[in-house]
Amino acid sequence: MAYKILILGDYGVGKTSLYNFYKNNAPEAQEKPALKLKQLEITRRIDGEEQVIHLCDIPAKELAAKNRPRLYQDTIGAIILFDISRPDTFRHALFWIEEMMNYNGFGKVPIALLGNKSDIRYSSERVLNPIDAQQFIYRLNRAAIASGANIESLFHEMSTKEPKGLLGILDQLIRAIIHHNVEKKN
Ligand SMILES: Nc1nc2c(ncn2[C@@H]2O[C@H](COP(=O)(O)OP(=O)(O)OP(=O)(O)O)[C@@H](O)[C@H]2O)c(=O)[nH]1
Ligand SMILES: [Mg+2]
Repeated sequence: MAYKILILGDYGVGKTSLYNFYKNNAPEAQEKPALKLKQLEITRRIDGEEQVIHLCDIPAKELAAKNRPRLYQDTIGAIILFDISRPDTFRHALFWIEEMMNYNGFGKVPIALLGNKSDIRYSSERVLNPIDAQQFIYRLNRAAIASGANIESLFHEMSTKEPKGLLGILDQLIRAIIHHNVEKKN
């Protein structure tokens, strides 16, 4: 079974740019669009085992509130993007996380919170302090531990224009999804 991973975030934060990075750089990535979704099938070898994921990018026009609950269904992990030069997109990322977990059918799932556009950190007037995002993920992970769930979310700053470590980030998220699922089955 493939793991469904959604890329979510506000308008213009770089969701499609990230999707295209994986399309062009993940070995043997195959585009298999589903209804209203751009979908990429990616196979990664994690700790010696092949894992198949379906990475989904939603065209902005499909993100209307009435469509979202259905699009979230079966999402077992998510990449939540914000734009570090638009701090409101970070605050809104918290909304995306909550909404996705309300409708995915699984409840709390691991997320990779990514602050995109790090290449313009020094040329932008207002940028988000990464400590805010780090603290958010720290608190999320603490709350998961306190509730007995084995969920380890992550935060990174990155850039689709100067991509570094993006396959590693994907593998980290897949690993977190596997650990979470293994625990649920036991
Ligand atoms: N400087 C910079 N620009 C970026 C980066 N990633 C994306 N962009 C630019 O940001 C704009 C929006 O990127 P998209 O990938 O279309 O964003 P999106 O989240 O898919 O947007 P919607 O589908 O409209 O919600 C484009 O002009 C990109 O070239 C980045 O890492 N650095
Ligand atoms: Mg897009």
